[in-house]
Amino acid sequence: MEKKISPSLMCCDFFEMGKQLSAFEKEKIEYLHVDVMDGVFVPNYTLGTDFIKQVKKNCSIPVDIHLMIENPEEKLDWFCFGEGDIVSIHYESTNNLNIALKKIKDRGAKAFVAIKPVTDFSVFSDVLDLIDGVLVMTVNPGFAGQKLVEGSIEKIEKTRRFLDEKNYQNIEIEVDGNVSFANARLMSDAGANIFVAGTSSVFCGNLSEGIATLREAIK
Ligand code: S6P
Ligand code: MG
Repeated sequence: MEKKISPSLMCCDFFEMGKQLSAFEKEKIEYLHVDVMDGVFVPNYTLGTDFIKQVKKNCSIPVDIHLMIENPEEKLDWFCFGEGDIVSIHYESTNNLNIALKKIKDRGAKAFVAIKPVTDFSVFSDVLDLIDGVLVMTVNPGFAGQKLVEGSIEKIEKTRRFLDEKNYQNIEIEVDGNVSFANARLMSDAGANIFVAGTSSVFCGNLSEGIATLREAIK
């Protein structure tokens, strides 16, 4: 499966956002990861609806919206997304997973289910026909700059095997949290194909160099 990079915009230098987005376009970055938090599902606030609108207006790269909010099915209409974009909702955030996923797909976007480190990888077995990908959190959602949760690499491996055995080789695996250059290589070997790049990789020095090093690591 094609390997893709999705830089986490909460890690951007907000005063240099225009330049950083242009650099991502130049480097042919596949997605822009946008973390949305509601202070309830996770203990933090980050980016939101107007921010996404601005990004979509000013940049041609598809967005990869990671919703860390309660009952996302009631709030999807607030967000600007469409064909080619990814929207991830957390398994733990709703009792209406299938309704939320259908709403995303009806708008032409790719529907992903995100799972926290404590959540078993098999929980999405009932919605395999509705999803394009799974987002395996490799840190507890809420903050950038954390350390990889133990057992994450094995969890990615098990998730890939589970999907393949069920004949869903087309379902993508995105990884988010402490995707350092070294961890990215292990994650890629374990079967992940979309890599959220934060403070552990592309935002820890020169952007273009960081992207090149990450591309090499996930080859
Ligand atoms: C965390 C959020 C992530 C972070 C990313 C930062 O709740 O969902 O997308 O932005 O993990 O990357 P790093 O390399 O600082 O862990
Ligand atoms: Mg995220």
